[in-house]
Amino acid sequence: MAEAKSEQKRTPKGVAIARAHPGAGSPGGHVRGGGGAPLDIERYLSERAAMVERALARAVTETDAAAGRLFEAMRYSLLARGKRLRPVLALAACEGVGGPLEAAMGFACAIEMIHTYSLIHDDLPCMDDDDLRRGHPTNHKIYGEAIATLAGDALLTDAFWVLAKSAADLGKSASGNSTSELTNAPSPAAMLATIAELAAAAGSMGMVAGQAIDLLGEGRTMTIEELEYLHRRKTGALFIAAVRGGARLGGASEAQLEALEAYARALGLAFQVIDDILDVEASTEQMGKRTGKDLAHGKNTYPGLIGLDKSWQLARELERRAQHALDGFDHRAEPLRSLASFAVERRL
Ligand code: GRG
Repeated sequence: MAEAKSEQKRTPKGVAIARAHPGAGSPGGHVRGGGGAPLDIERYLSERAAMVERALARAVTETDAAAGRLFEAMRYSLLARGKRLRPVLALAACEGVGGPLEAAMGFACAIEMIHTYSLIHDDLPCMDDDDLRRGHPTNHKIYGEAIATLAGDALLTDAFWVLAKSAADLGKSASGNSTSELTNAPSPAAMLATIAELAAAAGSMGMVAGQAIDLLGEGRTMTIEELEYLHRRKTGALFIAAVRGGARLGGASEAQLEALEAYARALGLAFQVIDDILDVEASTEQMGKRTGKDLAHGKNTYPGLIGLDKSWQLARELERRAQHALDGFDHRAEPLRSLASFAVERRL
């Protein structure tokens, strides 16, 4: 898929913040940026997402013509319309602590590749059995189950290749052996810690465990605590890894990492509560994936367990917690503040 195409696609649907629920976030998605200038979050998200998409298109290319269909399948899902929330969060966290964007770009790509793998696998008939994702037929509907499974496997594995390679490239630029002007590249120790946290968040201590708990819990009503436990792993772990990783690569202190973890924990759960609400309130066309499925399949969801009104209250409380966690940060964290509002106010 051409880069220009994916940028164009983003514009019509955009990432506009609709304010259907009063009392949440800042009006019109505009917040105060550095020096008093308003930060246009819609534009910020769109520009950062386009940046990530260009880097992804460069990172995942056909390297073996004999396996051409595999690369086509990987790019089909990876470059389709997605919000790019996790990689944009990683970049915003890096900038939020004063780091250069280039320091976190490879990491941002890796996060989005892992997220895309999880979507491809989640859509398979043996999991959630979906036919629509990111506004297009799911990967296995186009490429078949075997290639779709392999496309997910390759995206997961290649994510760590992309990240490790970016570490090597950044190392070269720091030592003056490249044309890049980056002088404050992340240390090898920061890179290793980031890689370890990302692996833990994606694997059996994080997202995969969450998926297993979800599948094993089907057909039984969970308590609200069990539901939160499940989502902390299935969705939350990757959000935390994105924010902590981006910040660490940008040179964050331990205290900043702790505050940002609290931010990402609240934001990740808010994102999931809204995802459950949108499954009830939004249309398939709006979301680019089938809605109404949770209820039809008797899945454990926030609206199912506590009702829609309480779910909205919870989402807003979580947004408040996320904003509070950023109290000690300056204007450079404005994008992070706006992203927390976006996670709750989004309608896509
Ligand atoms: C199969 C290992 C494995 C894991 C699957 C995260 C996950 C676990 C499955 C995704 C399915 C799902 C509905 C998860 C809950 C919310 C969520 C993560 C939605 C998709 O993320 P968005 O809305 O999607 O950021 P886009 O397409 O915008 O990137």
